[in-house]
Amino acid sequence: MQVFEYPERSQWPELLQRPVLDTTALETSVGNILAAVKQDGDTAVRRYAQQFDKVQLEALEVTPAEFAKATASLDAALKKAILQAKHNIEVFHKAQQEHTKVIETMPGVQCWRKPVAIEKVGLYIPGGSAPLFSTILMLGIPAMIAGCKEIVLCTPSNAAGEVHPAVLFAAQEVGVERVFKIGGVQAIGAMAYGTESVPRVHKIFGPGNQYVTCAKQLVNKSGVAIDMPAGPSEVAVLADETCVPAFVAADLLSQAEHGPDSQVLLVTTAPEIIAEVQQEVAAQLAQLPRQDIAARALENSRILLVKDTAEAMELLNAYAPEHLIVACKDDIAVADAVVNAGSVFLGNYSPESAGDYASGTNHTLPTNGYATAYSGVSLDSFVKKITFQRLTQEGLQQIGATIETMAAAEGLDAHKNAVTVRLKQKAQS
Ligand code: HSO
Ligand code: ZN
Repeated sequence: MQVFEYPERSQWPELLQRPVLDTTALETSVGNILAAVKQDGDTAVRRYAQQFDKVQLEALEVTPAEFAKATASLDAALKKAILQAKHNIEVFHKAQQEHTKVIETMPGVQCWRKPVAIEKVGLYIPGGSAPLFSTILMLGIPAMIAGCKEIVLCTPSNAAGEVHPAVLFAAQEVGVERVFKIGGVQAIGAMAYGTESVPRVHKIFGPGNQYVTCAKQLVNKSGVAIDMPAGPSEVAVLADETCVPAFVAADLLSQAEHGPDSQVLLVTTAPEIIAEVQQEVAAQLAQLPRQDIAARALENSRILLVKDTAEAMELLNAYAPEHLIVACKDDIAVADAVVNAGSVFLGNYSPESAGDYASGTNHTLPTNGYATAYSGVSLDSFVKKITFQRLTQEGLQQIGATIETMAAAEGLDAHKNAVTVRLKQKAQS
């Protein structure tokens, strides 16, 4: 990781740049696959599974027997861990439930907002080098709590047509019954348009490679909602002289191992920790099975030495990291200064891995600077808030003149009349 000591403010934008993710070059090929799935449904899905994943799929949907086999084959300690994580994620997301409050803005004018679940949602779980079954908990649990009626999950199978047992166990425990062995762009197309086997959904969630991200953006243009613009994972660590360099190094590597395009940033006020963190990074990296991936991510990564915590927070708010770890003595006070971040981890004993897996918070978070304006996935992501109102005759009398005056001023007489006809009726009766 390259070190920058006391950079000038004018250098910040360049130092805080992310690896560029430009999906426009992919749009034609991704668009063609989506169009084929829209037109030929399951036939196209099977064709692409053969072409890209080298798998000849018979039934696309996972059967009850396959779920049972997965449960039987999965290690007991892993099952227990998944259930513990599920419990915590459930507790945290259930506490996000809102109760409808009826508000009387004027006598006889009542307004309220009711959360109503999105009826049909689709979850995408990538396969590849590390099947992220933890993401099923992060998406499936809030979907169930919200009360989504139809929850569909797509994930690629291996060449033998099998889905990873931990994926099936997590889906089953969360209550996601419809799992399809479909990966990549064709999965996004199947959920967006529907096929003979896969139901069409209203919103698609989940991470994916640049092809999947591009497919989500394209179907979003044609009216299917998506969770958020997704980019490579990132973490920023703010550390002072009270940090433990071995912990800081471990946290940086935990995000670096996600992918070669991941980015990690260390911002510190303590020059004396830099060499130690670097030694720890080198030593721990050498032990990692995914060291090639992590080493490439470290090439995009930086260490920034700044003069004090206030400057560090200004810089970090400008970066708007997906994850921010605060390894400082006044971590709680520093937390007050956070304006832009997806999820924040405070103190020396809150590794990002806690939030990635099991503490209860969601790990689907805004990347690529979107934390300036977006929140991570939560119960709200699976819910629409519908407003209702009921005015009594007296209520309309109270507010009527206000509406009539405003409508007239906008030149919208039909709007005005909708009030006037009602007020006149009162006058006659
Ligand atoms: N850090 C990832 C989530 C994850 N980590 C899943 C491990 N498994 C999201 O940024
Ligand atoms: Zn992670």
